[in-house]
Amino acid sequence: MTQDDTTNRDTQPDLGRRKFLNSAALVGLSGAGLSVGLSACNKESAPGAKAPSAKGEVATHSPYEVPPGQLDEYYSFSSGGHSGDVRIYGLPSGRQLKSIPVFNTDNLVGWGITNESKAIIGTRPDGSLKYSTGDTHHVHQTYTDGTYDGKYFFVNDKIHGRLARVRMDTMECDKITELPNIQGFHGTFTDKRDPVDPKINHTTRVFCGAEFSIPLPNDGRDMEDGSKYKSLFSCVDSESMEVRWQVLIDGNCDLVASSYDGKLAATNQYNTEMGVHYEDTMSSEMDACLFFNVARIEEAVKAGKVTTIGSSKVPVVDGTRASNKDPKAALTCYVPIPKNPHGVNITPDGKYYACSGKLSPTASVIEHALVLKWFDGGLANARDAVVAEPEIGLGPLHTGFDNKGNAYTTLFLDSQIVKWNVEAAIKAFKGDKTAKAVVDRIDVHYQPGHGFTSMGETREADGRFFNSDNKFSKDRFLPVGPLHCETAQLIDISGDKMKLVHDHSVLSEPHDSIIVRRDIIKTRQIYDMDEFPNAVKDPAESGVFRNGKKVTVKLTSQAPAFSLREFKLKKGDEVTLILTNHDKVEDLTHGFAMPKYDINFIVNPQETKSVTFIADKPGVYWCYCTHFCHALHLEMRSRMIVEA
Ligand code: RUQ
Ligand code: CUA
Ligand code: CA
Repeated sequence: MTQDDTTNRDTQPDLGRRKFLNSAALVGLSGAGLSVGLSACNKESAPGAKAPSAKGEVATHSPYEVPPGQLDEYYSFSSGGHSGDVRIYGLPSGRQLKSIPVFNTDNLVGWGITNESKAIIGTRPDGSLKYSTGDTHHVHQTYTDGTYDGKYFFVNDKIHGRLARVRMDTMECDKITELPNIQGFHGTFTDKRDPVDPKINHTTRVFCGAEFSIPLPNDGRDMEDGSKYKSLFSCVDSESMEVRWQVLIDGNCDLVASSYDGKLAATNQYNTEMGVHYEDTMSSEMDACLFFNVARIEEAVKAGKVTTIGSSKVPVVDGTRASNKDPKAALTCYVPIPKNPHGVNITPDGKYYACSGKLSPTASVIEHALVLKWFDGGLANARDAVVAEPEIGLGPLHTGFDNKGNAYTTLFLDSQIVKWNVEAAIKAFKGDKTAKAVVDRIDVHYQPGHGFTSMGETREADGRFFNSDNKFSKDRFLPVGPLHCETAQLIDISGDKMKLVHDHSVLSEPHDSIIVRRDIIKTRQIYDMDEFPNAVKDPAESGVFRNGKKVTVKLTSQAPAFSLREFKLKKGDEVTLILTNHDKVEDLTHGFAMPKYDINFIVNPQETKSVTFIADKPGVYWCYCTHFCHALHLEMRSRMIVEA
């Protein structure tokens, strides 16, 4: 292993590796490690052999295959749904690279077990987790100039109404905020361009929609009066992770989109009826896409035209229909669209929002400039902001875009992806009989929910791939019992016709992803010990430090040993154990498992973690390294002795 303390990866990592392997082969280096590496890379290229012929490459690999030893071109960040985590895949291979625990607890990392992770998730007065479940739906990154900057991504928890931030240099969650007075936090989107603070240099607003309406405050009042149920649209500050403001609205929020100029945020509403029972939510032919005028909302907040709800201090402005009849002063604009829409996505040129009908076979195209015109008083009827409404198929849900003006919408009921051209749809809507919106269709297997294109939520949409996350896999994989895995299907959208590339399995149950070019992601390979205020910086500091019943155990790890061969505690001690990993080698992680004390976590190179427990069971406990780190990994242990 080589030491690698780089904070930035080469943007073309596999080129660097290939160069290394090729030059190594040229100088005829051998040795077990190297020849294993080479033979894994390509069977034909044993050490000393010439590079494989182009013919051989074509024979073995499809243009989409990522051969052994090569790296993917894209990252896909995918919500795990009710598993509460976020997964990272490589595309086009579909290889799963990581699960990032967020709202769940995780044994491997120790998420929900270590003191540091518990502080992020939040605890009850007795030290137990406030929540140990979560339901992640939508993942969106911070933007600079309308494209991803690789700094943070955000993901929502629908169950408990929380927003989590994940820093993308370590791919770890560092903050979680619970939104007040909401339920069913579903859609979320980062602003793509807000007034840039030079110190922060990326978008600072995260918009959050509440899908379920509840009595406000929800403290036992108005429970039988559906007309009193309300929903809130919230804005969270991406740096402080505090809720900046909320907007009281009629109806509900579902998905959320943000504009490229920072002026509007949008949410589709399927329950403008404000129905409490599901048949009520379908009683009207029209629902709405609701637009928020961000600048006016923030002016109203500044001017103190706000209320608060219950014990929350978050300023709430009034975005209800009754209070926003005058477009020139309105904070919100309700654009009527057909029925129980799902999904709202903006085109990469920032001009149009596509909002699917779900119970109508249409997608509604809403022009950004016309919504702004409505807010200026120049458009009599908000419905006139709809510039196209093509019939695209049954059960349309989510839409992704390429860089050529085409939209790709998942059709849940038809089990298809439909490709349609936005400008053609607009022409057809204006009455041009020669204009045909729908360009192509492809079957997917089965019932697609989300679909998203490579870089498609940015100005840099590249029109390479569309990924269909299907809700049913049925017969596509080996059966594994009543719970099936889900299918993701990768589709090449670079040509006129969509081409299915492959299926890859995904563990239940992803909701949404973003596909990000790999050069945008700059991860660190090791931590900085100084970032951890409780780090045990010198192995010589190791030991048991007693303050009455409160005991601190300081410990370090360096392969293949912990700094303490043993440590002694007394029954009833309240112990905080701090472990700092002193290894500096990339990928050299140690684990720490404590039998019968239900403690298990890892420490990555130069990282510090701590756990707190009561030493209530006398005896000998071999605390051992769980993460294979060294030839003597199995020998890497420390003996915890708890005296009666
Ligand atoms: S929603 S299948 Cu949670 Cu993203 Cu549309
Ligand atoms: Cu340390 Cu295994
Ligand atoms: Ca409805």
